[in-house]
Amino acid sequence: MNREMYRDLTPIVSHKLEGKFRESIESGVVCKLDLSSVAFGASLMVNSTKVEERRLRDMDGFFHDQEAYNGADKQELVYRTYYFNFDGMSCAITEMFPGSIGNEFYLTKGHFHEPPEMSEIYIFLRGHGVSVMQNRSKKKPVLIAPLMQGTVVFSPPFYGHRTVNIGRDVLSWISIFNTKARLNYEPIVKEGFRALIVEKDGRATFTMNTSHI
Ligand code: S6P
Ligand code: ZN
Repeated sequence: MNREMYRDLTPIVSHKLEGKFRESIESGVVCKLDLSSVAFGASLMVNSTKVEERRLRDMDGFFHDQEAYNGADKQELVYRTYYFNFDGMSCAITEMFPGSIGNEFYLTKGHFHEPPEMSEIYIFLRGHGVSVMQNRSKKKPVLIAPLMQGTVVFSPPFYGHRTVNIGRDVLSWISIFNTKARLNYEPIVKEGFRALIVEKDGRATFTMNTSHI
């Protein structure tokens, strides 16, 4: 087990969540790059094929605490994604702002790919977060990986993925996937994710989603 993978996150996560991180590191879906000498160009963003913004008003039904959601300012920007479509491969850069709805940290909607066997690679550029990945088959355990600068996450075939910002700053990442992959949000709208990333006693932790079908 490589403790370096979540050392930066240790002060802000619970022991319970650290246990989950250990499992995802051991299963090989996550590794770490040294990005300290890499400069990412803003010019890439200017040349994007499409920019998609998600404000709270676009995320009805995605947070666990509907009452807290109803009371929140719907204009609030949660994240913004710049998409780049190349021949065969696509990539996207997402910037996600810090915040929470009730005790649940800001999150991406999350989706499965269609066809479902199309996997994805994520490279984290800055911030502190958690990746939640779940297989279509409910028998496989949910994967919960630690995210910080230099983390590389492999979201395996048949896994839906969601990213959560547990830090106080912007969390940003690049994702690389097959251009033909369609993003399917329907199972998430219907069933949600099996694990929720929430704040408890000043730290991020996870709790199983009792309303997951
Ligand atoms: C696409 C990839 C990311 C997400 C982005 C926004 O396959 O997983 O680029 O599109 O992080 O998340 P979401 O769940 O709103 O599409
Ligand atoms: Zn995806």
